[in-house]
Amino acid sequence: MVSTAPISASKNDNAEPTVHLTVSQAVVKFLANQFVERDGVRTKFFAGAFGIFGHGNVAGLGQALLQAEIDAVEAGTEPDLPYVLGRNEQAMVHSAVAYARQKDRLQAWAVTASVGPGSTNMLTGAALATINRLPVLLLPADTFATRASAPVLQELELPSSGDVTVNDAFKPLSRYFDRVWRPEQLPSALLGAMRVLTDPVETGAATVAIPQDVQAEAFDWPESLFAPRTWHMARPVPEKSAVERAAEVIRSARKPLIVAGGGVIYSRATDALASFCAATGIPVGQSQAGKGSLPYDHPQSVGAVGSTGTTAANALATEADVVIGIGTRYSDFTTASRTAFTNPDVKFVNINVASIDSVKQGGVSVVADARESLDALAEALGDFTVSDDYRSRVAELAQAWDDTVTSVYAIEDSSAPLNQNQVIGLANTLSDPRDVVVCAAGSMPGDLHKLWRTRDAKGYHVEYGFSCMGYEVAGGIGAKMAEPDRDVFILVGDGSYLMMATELVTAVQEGVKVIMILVQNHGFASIGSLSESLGSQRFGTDYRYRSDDGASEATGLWKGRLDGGILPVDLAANAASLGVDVVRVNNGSEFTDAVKAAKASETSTVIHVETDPLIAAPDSESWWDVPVSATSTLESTRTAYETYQTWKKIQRPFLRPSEH
Ligand SMILES: Cc1ncc(C[n+]2csc(CCOP(=O)(O)OP(=O)(O)O)c2C)c(N)n1
Ligand SMILES: [Mg+2]
Repeated sequence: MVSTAPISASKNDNAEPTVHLTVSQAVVKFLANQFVERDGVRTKFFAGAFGIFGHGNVAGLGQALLQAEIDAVEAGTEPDLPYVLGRNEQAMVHSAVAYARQKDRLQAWAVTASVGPGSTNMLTGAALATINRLPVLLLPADTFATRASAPVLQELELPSSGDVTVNDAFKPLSRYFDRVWRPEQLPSALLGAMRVLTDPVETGAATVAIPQDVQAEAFDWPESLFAPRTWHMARPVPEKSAVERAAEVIRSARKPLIVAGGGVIYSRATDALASFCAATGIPVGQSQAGKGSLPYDHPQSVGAVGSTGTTAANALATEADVVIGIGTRYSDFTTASRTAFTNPDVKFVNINVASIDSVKQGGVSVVADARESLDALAEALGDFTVSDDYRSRVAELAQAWDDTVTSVYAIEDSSAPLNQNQVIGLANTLSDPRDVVVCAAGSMPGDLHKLWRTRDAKGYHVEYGFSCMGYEVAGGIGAKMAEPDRDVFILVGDGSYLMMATELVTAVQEGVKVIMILVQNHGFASIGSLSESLGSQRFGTDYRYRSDDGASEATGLWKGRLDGGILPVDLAANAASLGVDVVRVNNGSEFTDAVKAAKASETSTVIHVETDPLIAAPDSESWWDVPVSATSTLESTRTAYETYQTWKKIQRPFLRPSEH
C-alpha cells in the first residue's frame, strides 16, 4: 500500500541546485563535458560541432553555439564546442567520420542540421558511419513538438501517422536514435547516445532529433548533468576457454593465414600483431580498413586480400587450412564473395569485439578486443611456428607481388602521359611515410588496396564499408583536421569530385591544407570496366555528349546514345573557382614538381591529371559477385553469364558445424 504518512525527517532532500538553460544550451554544455579514457589516457570526446543552420536550428542549437563561442572569446578560452560551417550536410558527416577514424574512435564530432532537407541530407552520412563502425553524433532538427503552427515548412505530414517525421528515416541507419519531445527526456537521450558512441561494439551514428520549439525551450537542469563524465572505452578480454579453442585450431594448422581488419587498427593492436606474426610466421592479408595493420614490408605482410587483393594474399587464401580473422567484418570484397578460402578443410578462428562479426564464417569465435586477444593467443601458442617452407613460400609470394608493384609504378618516359598506376606510384613515393592517402569510390580504392605501400598504421584511409562517392574531399579534410602534422593526399576521380567537391570551400575557410589529386578520365573507369566484364558494354559510364546514333525521328524526343564526344568540362577551373591552388599536369615530371610544391605549400593544392580509363591495375585472379542477366538478346551478356556461372560454382558458404 502506498504510504500517506508524512515523510520522516531522516529522508534526504534530493533537490540539487539547477541551471536555467535552453535544451540546446544544455546539449552544448553536456557535450563539452564528455571525455573518454582508454589505456589510462583521457581525451575530450567532442572535437566540435559541424553545422548548417536553417529555421530548424538557427535559433536553438545555433544560438547555443554562438553563446558558447562568445563566452569563450570573452574569457580567452576555447569554445565549449568549436563550431565549423560546412557546405553540405552529408559532407559534414563525412568530415566528422573521417576525423573519428583517424583518431581511432577516441574523438568525434556532433553535426547539426536544419529540419527537413538539411537533416535528410545526413542520411547517407549516417549509413556510412554505422557501416564503418565509426562514431558521429547527429543532431537533426525536427518539426514542432507542440504542432502549434503545423504544418511547418518542410514537414512530412504523413496522413497515416501524426508522430512520424522525416527523421524517422534515421532509425535503421543509427545505432541509437531518440527524439526529445520534452526537455525532461534530454538527459537519457544524451546518455544513450554517449553509451553507443564510446562502445567499440555498438559505435556508429547516434541520432538525437530535437524539435525546433524544444531546442529553444528553457528548463531547470540539475547541475550534475553538466559534471565532467569519463566514458571508459572497453577492451573486453577473451574467455580463457575461447583462447584455448582458438590455439588448438591454430596449432593444427600448416598453412594458416591472418585476415586483419579495421579492428586491429582501432584497437591499436598493430604492434601486438607485428610481434605475433613475426614469432609464429603466420602471414597477414589485409582488408581495406585493415590496410596499415602491418607495414607493407613486414616479413609476414602479404598485402591486400580478396577481390582487390594481391596475388600473394590470394594464393595463400586459396590454400589456407586455418583462417584467423582479426577485427574484420568479412565483407564480400575481403572474401572475394566467398571464393577466396577454398581449401575444403579450411577452418576459421574469428577474433572480434563484436559478436556479429565473430560468428560470420563459422568456426571458433573469440569475442574480445584485438590486442587483448593477440596477447592471450601468443601466450597460449607458446613457441608455435609455421614451417620454414611455408615462411619461404610467403616471402617468395610477397616478393613477386612487390616486383609487380615496382613494375607498374615505373615511369620510363617522364614526359609521357601518366596512367593511374603511375599516378598512385608517384603519390606513394613522393609522400612521407606518415602521410595519409584518402579515397572511397571508383577504380582507385581497389588499385590503392593492391598497390599502395603503406608504411604507417594511420597512413591508409580508404572508406570501403560504404564506398561513398563524394566522401573523398570531405573525408580528406576531416582526416587532416584530426592530424594536422601529416600531409593528406586525397585521390579522387572526376565522378566523385563532381558529386561533392563543395568542401574545398570549407578547407579554405578553415585553413585546412590538403593535397588533392584529381584524376580526370571522363567518367566511371571502375563501373565501366565492371560493366564490360558483365557484358553490359560500359553503358552509361562515360561522361559524353549524345551522338545522333539512333536519334528518334518520329518524336524528336530521344536525341541518340550517350556515346558522342567528350564533354568540355574543366574540373581544374572548377577547383580554382573554389579558392584553392590548382596545377594541371600532363606527365611524370610535372606531377613530381607539383607534388613537391604542394607539400611545401601552406595551403591546399589540387593537382589535375588526365589518365586513360582503359589501363587497369594488375590482376590478382579474384572475383566479386555481381549477378549477370540470366537471359539476354546481347551476345556480350550471354558470354558474361557463362563466366559468372563458373565462378558461382566456386563460391562456398563457409558455414561449418561447430567442432567444439
Ligand atoms: C554515391 C555513390 N553513387 C554511386 C556509386 C557507384 N559507383 C561506384 S564507383 C562509381 C564511379 C566513380 O567514378 P570516378 O570517381 O570518376 O572514378 P573512376 O571509376 O573513374 O576511377 C560509381 C558510380 C557509389 N559508390 N557511390
Ligand atoms: Mg572517373
